[in-house]
Amino acid sequence: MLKGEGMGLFRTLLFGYFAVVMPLGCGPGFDGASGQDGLRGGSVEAGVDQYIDDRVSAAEGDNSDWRVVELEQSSKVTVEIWWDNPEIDGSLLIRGRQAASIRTLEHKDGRRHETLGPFDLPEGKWYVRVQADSGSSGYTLRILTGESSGGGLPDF
Ligand SMILES: [Ca+2]
Repeated sequence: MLKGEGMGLFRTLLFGYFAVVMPLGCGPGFDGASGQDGLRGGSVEAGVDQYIDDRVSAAEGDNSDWRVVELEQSSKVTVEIWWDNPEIDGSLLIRGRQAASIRTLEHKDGRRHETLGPFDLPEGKWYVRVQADSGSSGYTLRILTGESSGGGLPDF
């Protein structure tokens, strides 16, 4: 075997080691153990006006829970959350398909109950994300819809 080829192979193996093995040595990573709901495309369907119990944990790599609700008509929407651990460093977000529709609430230290909204949202799919930047907390979430905020035909 030529010396040059042996060196090249060694470099390839070394690169492979750092590319494949190293990332595994650093814990689960951001959303590394989130499950399918770690990305907006994997949002779990949620009903409106229902209480949803779940948990996010930065230390366990389950940083984000995405959910989706479908509005059949334009509605006044409020997202409510109750944190089990009010010391968590986290946030609540709602958005449509377009990034311009993003509305965020940064969790305030010590608060157990927080609300995002109300917003007048057009019909269609709306995505809600609960996120832990550091710390862990169980939570209860509710996506509340008021009456139609107009724009469509009235119900007779
Ligand atoms: Ca998750």
